Amino acid sequence: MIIPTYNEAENLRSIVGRVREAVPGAHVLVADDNSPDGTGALADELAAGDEHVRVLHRGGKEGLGAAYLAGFSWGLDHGFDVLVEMDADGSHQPEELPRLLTALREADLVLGSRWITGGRVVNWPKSREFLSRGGSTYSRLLLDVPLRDVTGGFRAFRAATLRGLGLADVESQGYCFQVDLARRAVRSGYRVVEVPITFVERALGDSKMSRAIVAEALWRVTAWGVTARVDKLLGRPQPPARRPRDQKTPPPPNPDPTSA
Ligand SMILES: Nc1nc2c(ncn2[C@@H]2O[C@H](COP(=O)(O)OP(=O)(O)OP(=O)(O)O)[C@@H](O)[C@H]2O)c(=O)[nH]1
Ligand SMILES: [Mg+2]
Repeated sequence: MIIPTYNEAENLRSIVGRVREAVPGAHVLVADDNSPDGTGALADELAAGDEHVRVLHRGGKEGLGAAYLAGFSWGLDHGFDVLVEMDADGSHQPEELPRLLTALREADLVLGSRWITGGRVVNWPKSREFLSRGGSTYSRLLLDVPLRDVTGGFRAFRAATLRGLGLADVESQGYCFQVDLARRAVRSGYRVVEVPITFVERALGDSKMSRAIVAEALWRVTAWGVTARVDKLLGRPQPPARRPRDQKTPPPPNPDPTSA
């Protein structure tokens, strides 16, 4: 479980405790960008009392994408079969994790989804819902990804999936990091499955959402979509699917989700 943090001191203890309770076998990696509010020190304190909790201290705020890439790299290097993305602010409920992990038995990537039947958001202003739904719809149509929640950040990956996504050239930093990974997974022929979740707006701490993050998502998604269409028009070869859909898939690497 990789939990990126920037100024989440008010939320971290609770979220780590809930994860440990919901999936006792899981290991937690807190990826902190030197939060000025002392989140890193609190994470160290939690790690000192629990060998299932580790901390990745990073130099400074570099965005969600960079923190996840560092976390993935750490997790893959340490031999984990399943790697999960989750926010620290309580929006992603650890109690829903077992459902995501169960779905991963028949998938290569599982997305916690707010915008499929059964999914919902709690305490979000209409403006925020409009932005999120709009971002997913725009990405789905422009990038040809058959997914309803493309920007969400509650996801379970098989290690093999992450290894196949070509993470070395990911440049996205904010929300579009999630769009980028989803698009790469679909393009590479992985089985991407959406599972409904209830997303709860943060009660404590400040959002890191900014105009710059929305602008980055808009221009990158537009650029990916336009480039793909121009390439198609000019008959340029599309990026090869690493594992075509018709190929038989290997058995799940982690039949016991609690050992993730
Ligand atoms: N390490 C690291 N974590 C970050 C950074 N930016 C955001 N995060 C974390 O990523 C998660 C998602 O960020 P949020 O601020 O909750 O973004 P959001 O969910 O879109 O915004 P809200 O709905 O207002 O909470 C949280 O756990 C943040 O602490 C960053 O630059 N570095
Ligand atoms: Mg949040």
